[in-house]
Amino acid sequence: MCGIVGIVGKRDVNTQLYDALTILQHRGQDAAGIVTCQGNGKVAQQKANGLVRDVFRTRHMQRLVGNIGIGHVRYPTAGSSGPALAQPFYVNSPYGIALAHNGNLVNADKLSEELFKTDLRHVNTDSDSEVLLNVFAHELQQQGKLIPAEQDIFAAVEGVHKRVSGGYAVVALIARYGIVAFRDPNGIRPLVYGKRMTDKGEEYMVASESVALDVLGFELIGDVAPGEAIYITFDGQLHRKQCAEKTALTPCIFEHVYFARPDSIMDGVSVYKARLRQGEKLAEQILQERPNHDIDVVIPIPDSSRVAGQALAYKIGVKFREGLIKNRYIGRTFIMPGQQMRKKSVRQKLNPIELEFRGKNVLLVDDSIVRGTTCQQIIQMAREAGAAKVYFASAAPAVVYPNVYGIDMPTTKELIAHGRSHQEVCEEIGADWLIYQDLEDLKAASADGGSGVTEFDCAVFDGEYITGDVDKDYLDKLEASRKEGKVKKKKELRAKEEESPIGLHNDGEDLHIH
Ligand code: PIN
Repeated sequence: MCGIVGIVGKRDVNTQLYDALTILQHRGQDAAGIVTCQGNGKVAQQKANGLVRDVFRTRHMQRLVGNIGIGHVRYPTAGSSGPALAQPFYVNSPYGIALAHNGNLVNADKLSEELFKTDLRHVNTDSDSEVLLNVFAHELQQQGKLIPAEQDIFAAVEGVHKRVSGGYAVVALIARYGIVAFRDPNGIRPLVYGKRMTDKGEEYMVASESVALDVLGFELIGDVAPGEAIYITFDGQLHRKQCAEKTALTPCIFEHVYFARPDSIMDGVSVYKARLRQGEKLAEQILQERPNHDIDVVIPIPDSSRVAGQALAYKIGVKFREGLIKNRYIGRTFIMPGQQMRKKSVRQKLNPIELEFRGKNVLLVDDSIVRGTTCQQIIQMAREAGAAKVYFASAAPAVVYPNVYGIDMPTTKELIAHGRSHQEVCEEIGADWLIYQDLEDLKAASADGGSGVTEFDCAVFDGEYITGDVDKDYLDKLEASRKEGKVKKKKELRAKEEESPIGLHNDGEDLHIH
């Protein structure tokens, strides 16, 4: 998962891109980058591993001049966290193009081969985003124009849609000329755009989530439609075109489960309201399954399940209490040379208020159960805090399949619900009762609101991959590369640990509650 942003402004956009990336930081904490461009075509870039606040210094900001720019925050995925993979990526031909991508391509291997053998282009990393950039660059080059007009840009995006398969929301900067943004024909990954009037004229912004527009004072115009491209020229002319032959709107339902910020609106759906409805649906199911339930208190696992938890509690007529307090500053721990990486411990991040647990039948609510390791520890914590019974509700159904469209998930075998029955998962996490959201209820909750969205990409729950080309072979390869990535990452950490003279700041990846 990643966050992307692009701004066409009337003055330098560097500080606004920085602010936007900070707002989108929840979408990725592994690396950040900004590329800007001036009217004379001069491109500046700064990208590195780390949080937005750590990647950009004043000296970088002073270099990042120009009225147009794009930015990216990257989510750590197993095996792909080196600084060389920080985005935006850049190619110098044609025109000089920088591109930032949120999503994952499922035919990147085939495209890489085509780029090498047919398009005579070199891709230097394992990143599918670099592949995507080169496909776009090739398609644009094919238009053969010294100065690209909007129809050339759109023709290039059409070419991309024809060749590329997967989930992709993209923002690209074309040096001298403007910014282009487009979304895959199924609208799997989110992308919105908006405008703002200034004393010097209209400014435009595209971003993964509307919250970035809100905070920067841009008015939301709407979502980039599946398959659509928008092109905003350097001087602020906005052009739009549908560039895919066949489109459908099937956004990733996981955005509504926990990725997106609740104050965002995606495809016309308020994420906050979707989560409230998720809680209500869960409540209905609880009342149906156990009309005489003995739940004394509903406690959310902060932060993502608060909204659903509150609505759930209200509907079943039970108290809602913040019984688990999260340390907001747990970013890093010290590992001394020679010391083993400490086991992921939820205890360092969450502390129970014992009074809320002691002697009570507690219903813990989380947004989802993935590996089950965190919830196992939290259930244990609730028992140690004196709970009489610990029930567990997941606002999403059981996660049983890998995600291939841009959400970093553990390998299939690591998913606790994979190959286990409901009862077995309940026993494994140590709960007295487990309730999962029903998939149809989750869809209804996330589609409601008269938005027009009726279908979603729900592959992690039902194994139906919307692009239709994800076969066993692809899934096996993905599995192998995720395993390999994990081993590589562990080795890298060990090497760093040994090298470090005074100790290593572990950026909390092992503590990331995920
Ligand atoms: C929390 C996101 N959410 C918390 C991710 C835990 C599953 N986990 C999925 C719960 S937040 S477990 O948005 O990052 O705050 O199944 O692995 O135990």
